[in-house]
Amino acid sequence: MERKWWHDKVAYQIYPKSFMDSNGDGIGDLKGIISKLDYLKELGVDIVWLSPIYQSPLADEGYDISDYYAIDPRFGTMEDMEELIAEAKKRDMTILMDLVVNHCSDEHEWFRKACEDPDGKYGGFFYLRDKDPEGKLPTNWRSYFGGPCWEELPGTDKLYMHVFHKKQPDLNWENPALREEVYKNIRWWMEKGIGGFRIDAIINIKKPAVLHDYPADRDDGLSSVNNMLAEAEGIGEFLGEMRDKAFAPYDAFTVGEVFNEKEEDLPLFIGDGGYFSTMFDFSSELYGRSDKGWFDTKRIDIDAYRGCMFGAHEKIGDIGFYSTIIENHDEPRGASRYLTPEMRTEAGKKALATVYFLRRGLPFIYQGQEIGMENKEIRTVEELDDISSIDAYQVAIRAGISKERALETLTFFSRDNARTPMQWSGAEHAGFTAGDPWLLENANYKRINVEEQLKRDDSVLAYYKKLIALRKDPAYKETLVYGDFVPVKDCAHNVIAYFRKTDEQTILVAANFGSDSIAISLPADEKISFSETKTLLTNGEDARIEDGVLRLSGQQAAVVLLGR
Ligand code: TEU
Ligand code: CA
Repeated sequence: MERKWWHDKVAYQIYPKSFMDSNGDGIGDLKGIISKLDYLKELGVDIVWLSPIYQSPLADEGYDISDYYAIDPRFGTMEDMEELIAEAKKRDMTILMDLVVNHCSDEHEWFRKACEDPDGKYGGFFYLRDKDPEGKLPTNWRSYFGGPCWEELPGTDKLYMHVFHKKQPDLNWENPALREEVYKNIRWWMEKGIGGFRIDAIINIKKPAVLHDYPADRDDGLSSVNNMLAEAEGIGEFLGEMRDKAFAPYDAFTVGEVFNEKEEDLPLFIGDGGYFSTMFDFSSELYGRSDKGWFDTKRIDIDAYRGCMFGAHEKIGDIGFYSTIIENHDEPRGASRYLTPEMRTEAGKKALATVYFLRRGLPFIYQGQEIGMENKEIRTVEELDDISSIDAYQVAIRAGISKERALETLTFFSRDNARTPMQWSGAEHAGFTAGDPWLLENANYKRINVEEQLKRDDSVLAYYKKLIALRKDPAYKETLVYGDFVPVKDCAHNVIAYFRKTDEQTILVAANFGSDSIAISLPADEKISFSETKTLLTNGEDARIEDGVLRLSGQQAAVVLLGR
């Protein structure tokens, strides 16, 4: 595998609307982000991905863009953006924009012009079909956010396709003129000095050659978009062209949000010279999903998480570098998803951080993860902002689930969990805003916040700093960044353990999520000796290895350098 500048870096995702509000309007903004760059630098972050800040009606919180060349005034101005890029650069950090080009907003000029003249140039930018006199839709696909994928094109006798919300019309990638517009925009942003892009929902850009129905999978008569994705072929032509015309000339760093890829496509996506630099490993986010809806999702536990993690490494091998996460703006908080209430202590959160962070791959930290932010309790459907949560609630109710259980599902899965304001301090509204926050903060901010954790050497935040420093330590970097990922296959219940190995060095990463202490027998290897070991990092006492047996106390994680 070819080595790249970003392999030994650490990335951080900012959800701008909820990160830091500089002017008291309750909405996070670019000036707020600039004011926190030193905090991120201190933490050890190199790459900062901003969820969308382009001009947008915010129907899907910015993932519905009405002008790809403008900053939404709620987030600031283009001057603020230029300042952010420059200030990041000064600190040796780089900014990633979010590339949302499967769809735009129905308030984008292209869409307005398509409504005015569906047969003209901009009609060709979208998927338009004539309305059927009997009202039959062109396909029975169910959009990700509920309801059919087709909607009336205002003022016309046509319909347009949207696989997400109706305010997110799909762009027609079959049209070379549309593709050129996308590449032009990418180059324009690269010229501004950003480092690259996180690429949104990209697998959806390729539709099957003939659009048709699939067997209904719920009693709404509709079928999941996944069926059409499975049939669609040839996405590589678009992605290869985008790489060659837009990313490669700038050596842009790109991370794909790729679900539903075909396994044989992995080398093409992120192998040497692939379409993207890297893509997220979503195996544990996809775990337990049900066609029926969120309410039917099987919840993950530590043993299942270990299975996902080991499976992903087996799949990727030495092909490329995954990006690793435990949460993002679409997912529950990692501490709430993977840890049971008993495990959800500072020790448990540090253990979780240890095992995901030292995998082979580029670690991303989602804002607030570094202090162990948790899901919030959702008491009523009215308090929800997220459009997909509102749909998930209705789906559950229609399936005959009780209100209580439906709300409990949302408390677990709602995207709002990740979108509550960043908890900077114990001051009102968690120090996020001097006004009223657009989404209410988590009630636990007095207990969990940055200010408090900065004061303590044993905080989750302090531990993240140590983890980052360890991964960058010249003495261990070669192993922790490039070393093989060798799973300890027969891990006990609630234990995750693996080795990172090069010819010269072996490092053991192990965590016991259970509350009782445990003895882990390590597989013998002629190259390593368990007699001379050194604990590089732990959330507890130094880890003891005797006769090839590692002892960890309850909720203890340890990173141990093994002798030779
Ligand atoms: O997410 C893609 C997405 O929402 C998922 O529906 C995904 O396709 C599915 O889980 C695969 O099974 C991105 C953004 O991260 C999200 O915030 C946006 O709402 C969405 O795209 C639309 O832009
Ligand atoms: Ca603001």
